[in-house]
Amino acid sequence: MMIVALFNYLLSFLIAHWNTESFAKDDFIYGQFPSYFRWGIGTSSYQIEGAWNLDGKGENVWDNFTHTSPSPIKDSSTGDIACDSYHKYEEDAKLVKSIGVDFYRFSISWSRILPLGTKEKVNQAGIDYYNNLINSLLHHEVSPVISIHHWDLPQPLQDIGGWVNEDLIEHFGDFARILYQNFGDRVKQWFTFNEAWVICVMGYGDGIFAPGIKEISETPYKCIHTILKAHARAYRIYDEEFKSQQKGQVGITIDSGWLEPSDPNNPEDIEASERALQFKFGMFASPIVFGKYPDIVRKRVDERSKQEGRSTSRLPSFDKYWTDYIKGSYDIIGLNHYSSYLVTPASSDPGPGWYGDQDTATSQDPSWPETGSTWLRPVPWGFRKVLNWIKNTYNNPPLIVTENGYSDLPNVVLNDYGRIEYYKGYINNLLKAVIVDGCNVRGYSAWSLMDNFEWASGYTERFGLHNRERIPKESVKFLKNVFRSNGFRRPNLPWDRQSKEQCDIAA
Ligand code: GBH
Repeated sequence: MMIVALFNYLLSFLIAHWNTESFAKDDFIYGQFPSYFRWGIGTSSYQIEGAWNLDGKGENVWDNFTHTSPSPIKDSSTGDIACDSYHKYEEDAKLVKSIGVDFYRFSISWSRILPLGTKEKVNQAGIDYYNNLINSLLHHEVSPVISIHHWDLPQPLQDIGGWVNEDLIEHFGDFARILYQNFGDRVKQWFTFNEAWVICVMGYGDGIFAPGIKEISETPYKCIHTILKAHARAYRIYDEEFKSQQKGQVGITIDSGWLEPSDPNNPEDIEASERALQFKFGMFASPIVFGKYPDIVRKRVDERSKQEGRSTSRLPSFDKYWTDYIKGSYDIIGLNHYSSYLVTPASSDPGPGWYGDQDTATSQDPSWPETGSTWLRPVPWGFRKVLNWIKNTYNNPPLIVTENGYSDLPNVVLNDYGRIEYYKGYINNLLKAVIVDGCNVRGYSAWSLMDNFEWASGYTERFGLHNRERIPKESVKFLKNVFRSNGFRRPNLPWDRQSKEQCDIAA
């Protein structure tokens, strides 16, 4: 036993160093991803489809939100037309193909399939649309990967309370079942929710995203609680009714930046960073992996609720049934990651709610480069750190990076060199995480196929590899090369050591 373990250890050490020699945190390394690794590109229904009221589609919360006046959207725009992908899905499939990816991650507009949100009325034109899209992708040998829900809840379900109403658990389950029934013969990878944190905190707490509710103290926790149950419901339905036939996987996409201690030698900052990660990623990962909210979240919200004179905690609990039902409800976890933040304990308490309960303050280092989004600064090494934190905290679960991307500075059109720099640094750190650190990452999906409706920012922030006219930006060539090489291939002549500049070109 000992000898085998020792041998394995030496072998893994050798493999790691064979590929990488030794390098500093910001160094570029050569190397390829394992042969099972899969590359993709993503979009979401409301952000690209348009056709908001055509062919029987019902209204959803983003239709409703963008149509309120005064407009809550930065440029007063809407997704009424967006990239018109409802009519241009064949062009989309061709673009996806042209990048040379293995998969396309897109989401399903719930109200296009179920105009009222419930299973009583199925819109055949909606089923047809996604069948056509899936078949075009398969024609180009691209696998469809589906997000079941990316924020566009049918308005009739919002009218009964949205994600604070536990009836939505069954409605979501019904919706998921209809998708498995109609598309599951060809779709093998499902993600139930995209970034439920955004729905619940920004939609039901800050109110800057649909449905625009500003109730920070308790409502986001209720929303998270319902969504976790709905996620598990959709997971179990697949597991019990479809998996043995369709042989696919179901997961959930969770978003998190890397939350670095402001002063990495200060124990208070280290603790604050861990708290912030637990309140963000742990809020979703801990229930599905361990069957409960993170201990630190439980403790803090319970204590503060008591201090506020409440008889029950603002953070709900799962009973025995739901604990067992949620625990283990994933085949794979999706991670959306864009940037990093510096964390320190808060200097003042903003009061009850997701922000105040964690006692943290976040900021970004002004020396990190700017992008077209105030919240996004490239910090490539942070990607490797968050991947390692997930590995260590959840026993190295199978992971897919479902989103990672960069928004252009305002003056940039097609010469998006900042994006190339971003992807080079981030994918290189992903490579380190996989081949040096042993993080169990199975695939990576860039965000996004094209510039699209960027939620409350309208069309003012652009994450696309193509613009909205579907013209490729420079970064397409770069990513295509990385995807085709399955990483960063060492230049042909092994004795020809490369300078930094040559690395840039080779990559
Ligand atoms: C993802 O969210 C989404 O899944 C995707 O739809 C979106 O297009 C993409 O990111 C790019 O943004 O304006 O300061 O209030 C990423 C997480 C959460 C990051 C909301 C931006 C707004 C910060 N996003 N956040 S702020």
